[in-house]
Amino acid sequence: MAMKICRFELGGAVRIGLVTDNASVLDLAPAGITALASLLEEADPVARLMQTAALNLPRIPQSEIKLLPPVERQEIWAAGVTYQRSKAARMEESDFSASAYDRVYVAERPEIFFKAVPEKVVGAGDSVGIRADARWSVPEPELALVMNSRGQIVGQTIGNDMSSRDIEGENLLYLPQAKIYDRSCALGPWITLGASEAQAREWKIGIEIRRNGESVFRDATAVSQLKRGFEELAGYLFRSQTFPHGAVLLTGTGIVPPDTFTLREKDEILIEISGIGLLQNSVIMV
Ligand code: DO4
Ligand code: MG
Repeated sequence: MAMKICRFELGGAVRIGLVTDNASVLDLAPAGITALASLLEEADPVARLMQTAALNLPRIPQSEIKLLPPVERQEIWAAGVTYQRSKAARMEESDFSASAYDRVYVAERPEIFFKAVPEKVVGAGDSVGIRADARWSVPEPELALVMNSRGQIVGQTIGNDMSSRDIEGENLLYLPQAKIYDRSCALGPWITLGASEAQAREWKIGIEIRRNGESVFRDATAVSQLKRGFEELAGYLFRSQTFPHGAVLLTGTGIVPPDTFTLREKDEILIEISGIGLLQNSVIMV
């Protein structure tokens, strides 16, 4: 059975919540669940949550809380060129680096890059950033795997791997600047626990970008189009590397807006993954 857990702020305190419907969350603090990482380290977090849900916990309307990104001290990493669409778009945007994308798509070792420390991540309802020195900025709607310190995939959330395509396209060595800056990653609105890879591969990923209230871009893909397996990606991330607090791994984008499109300040980005929920963010210049 799948369960959804969130981090939220209430009266200045950070809490962990169980999302039972679209209107409210159960505050898990009275049941002793006060940190995501320690819950995700448990042998069976879903069983623990099912026992906890039977208790008489405070139910708080979502309108009274501020959702926070579902990360504490986890590092955020991202896989790239894992969908055909991403490979094609990147080969077009670059000249001398085109073969790197072509090769990594079929190589045994996937592309995995460092994406963000938690301080650079925003949650649902907050603003993602576009770089002031970029001309061509896009969102990348991605399924994100949530792992504990043992490298076990314990849940999934929605990720937005914000990218500056002109900087990335100019030279592959500029990738960290195209990908890592203030507010360059959004995660949320919460984590779905207890869904198998087979179930998650049934999910659809949709995105809509609104400008002045009008839809200016809309597209969708399916997790089934992801070329790499979840365990394959997580396994590479944890090779020769430890994550004492766990880690989050975005799995790559299967949606790329047309080359004429760039984000602008005040745009609204809505990313929906069917088994998780809706991640909505506005855009500001950073
Ligand atoms: O290699 C560049 C980044 C690829 C990426 O972020 C993606 O495919 O999602
Ligand atoms: Mg990406």
